[in-house]
Amino acid sequence: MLNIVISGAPGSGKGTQSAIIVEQYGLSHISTGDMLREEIKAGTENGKKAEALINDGKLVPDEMIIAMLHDRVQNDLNNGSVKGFIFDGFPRTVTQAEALDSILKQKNIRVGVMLNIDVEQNELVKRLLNRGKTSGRSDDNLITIQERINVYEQKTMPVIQFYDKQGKHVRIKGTGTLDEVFAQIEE
Ligand code: B4P
Repeated sequence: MLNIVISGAPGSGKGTQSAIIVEQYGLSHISTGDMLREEIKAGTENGKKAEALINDGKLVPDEMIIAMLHDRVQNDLNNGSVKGFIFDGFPRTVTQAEALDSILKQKNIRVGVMLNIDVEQNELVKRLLNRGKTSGRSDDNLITIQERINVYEQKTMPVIQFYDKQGKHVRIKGTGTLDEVFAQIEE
C-alpha cells in the first residue's frame, strides 16, 4: 500500500498536487482542511469548535483532529479496496505525526514517504491572496495568512525533522508549473 504524507506551508500547493496524485494513482485523499470545512458547513460540534480557530489562522486541537483522522482511515478501510492514502495537511504537529504512526501500525500499514513542498514566503502570500479573490475562504486574507505561516514555522516545521529521522522526508521544490512540481513528485 502506497501511503504518502504531503506537507508544506499554506499555499505551497499540497492540495493541488494531492488532486493530481489521486487522479494518477487512485489513492484515498484525506485532506484535514477539507474535512474541517465540511464540518463547519454541516454545523457539527467539531465544526463549531474549528470555525473561529481557522478564521484566526490557528490549528484546531490535536485530540480533535486525531480522532477525526482515525475515524476517516477506519471508514475508508471498511468501505473497500484502498490502494493507499494521501494525507494532505496532516500531520501538522509532532504529536499528530506520532499518532499517525500508531494508528497506521495498528492496521499493519505505514507511511512510505513524506513530501515537503518548499516555496518561499512572498510567493505563498501572493498565491493565497490571489486565491482569496475567488475562494470565499475566510482564512485567505493577509492577517490570517501571516498567522498561518507563523504557525506553520513553529508547529509544523518540526514534523520535517520527525520524518527526516525516519529517512522518509523528501524535499520538493514547489515553484514552477504544476507539471514541473508533479514531475519531481513522480521521481
Ligand atoms: P488547509 O485546508 O490544509 O489549508 P492550507 O494550508 O492553506 O492548504 P491548501 O491545501 O488550501 O493550499 P495549498 O497548499 O494546496 O487547512 C486550513 C486550516 O484548517 C488550517 O489553517 C488549520 O486551522 C486547520 N487544519 C487543517 N488541518 C489541520 C491539522 N492537521 N491540525 C490542526 N488544524 C488543521 O495551496 C493552494 C494554492 O496555491 C492555490 O491557490 C493554488 O492555485 C496555488 N498553487 C499551487 N501550486 C502552484 C504552482 N505550482 N504555481 C502557482 N500557484 C500554485
